[in-house]
Amino acid sequence: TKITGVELRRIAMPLVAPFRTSFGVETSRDVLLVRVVTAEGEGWAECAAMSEPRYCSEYVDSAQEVLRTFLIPALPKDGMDAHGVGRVLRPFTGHRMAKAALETAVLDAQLRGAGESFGSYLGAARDRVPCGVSVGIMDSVAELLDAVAKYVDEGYVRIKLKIEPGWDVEPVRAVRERFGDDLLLQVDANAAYTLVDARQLARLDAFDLLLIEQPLANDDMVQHAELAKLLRTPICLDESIESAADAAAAISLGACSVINIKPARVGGYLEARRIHDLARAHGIPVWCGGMLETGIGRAANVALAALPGFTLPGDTSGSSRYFATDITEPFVLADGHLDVPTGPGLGVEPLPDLLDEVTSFSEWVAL
Ligand code: OSB
Ligand code: MG
Repeated sequence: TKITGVELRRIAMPLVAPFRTSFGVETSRDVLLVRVVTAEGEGWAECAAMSEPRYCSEYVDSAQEVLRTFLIPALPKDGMDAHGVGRVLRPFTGHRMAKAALETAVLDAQLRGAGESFGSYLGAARDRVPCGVSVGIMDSVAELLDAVAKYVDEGYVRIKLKIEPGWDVEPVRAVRERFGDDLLLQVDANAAYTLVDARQLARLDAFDLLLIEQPLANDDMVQHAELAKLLRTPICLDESIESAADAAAAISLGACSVINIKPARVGGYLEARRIHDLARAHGIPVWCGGMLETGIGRAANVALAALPGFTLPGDTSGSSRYFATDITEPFVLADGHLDVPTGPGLGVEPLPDLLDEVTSFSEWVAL
């Protein structure tokens, strides 16, 4: 795939409702889109970085800057496949979300050229995936119960509640009591606790949760292993896992018994698949996380979530959970599932008129 240049495009996507986590509130998604142009066609990807460095150290401006200044200029002029992108970017440390976006756009161009879908390329084992939804922290338990009721009515097969100190046992108990023991329920702390809070977190054991996601700080791998001994609820890591090497370390330490795989966080879909393969070999269930993506990022996530080791429902929600109008044909839940796109590459593309309407900035980086 011979690349002539890359377009970096910023779009503003208002969320249908504010999304509050232990690290901040999101009301609008500031998204960086990457469009790789080759001699034969083009490829798209969405960078998952958020507007501020809170979830992780990357943010949208940092991703755009490192892509423009270092990552795109490192691509060989005579072309490479998606595996080659990882190879040439390896000398640059960190910046995994920026790297993931570039690799994914090259992979999309490559697969479109070959007429193969992401799902087929990655090894999808089914043609649709069951969907969960991530529910933010709210001002009151009553408001939370209304939000969860709406999602359950829409067919979501699993509910994830965001928690933080002061918003944990009470909302979890209320949701469990209202929706019953059969509801698949889990929580996500986004690193808001420390090992000192172990006794409070153990109170969640009473509610038969599927898992507790990232209770402790990103770099607290050893403490997570300690915490795992004190809880009955399985620990799932999100922020702590930035590579297959991290996943291997976490598994051998006993820091987690489930892994949230977000391709952006680990540098792309190829590394995401390595983590899937590793976890599967160890009998560790994985599920596909999300970063409030538009249809571009969602398409690839849904394809990944169809791999055989993804045995838990992911945060792969329908477009309407996030946006009034998505930039692609919307992803719509049917019977609690999303279909894996079957067209070449991502199988979806931005609709030009919708894209232009939300674009705030665009630059062309020639190779
Ligand atoms: O921790 O999983 C997380 C969104 C942004 C950043 C981090 C997280 C999330 C979510 C929402 O939980 C997942 C989604 O619906 O895309
Ligand atoms: Mg998380």
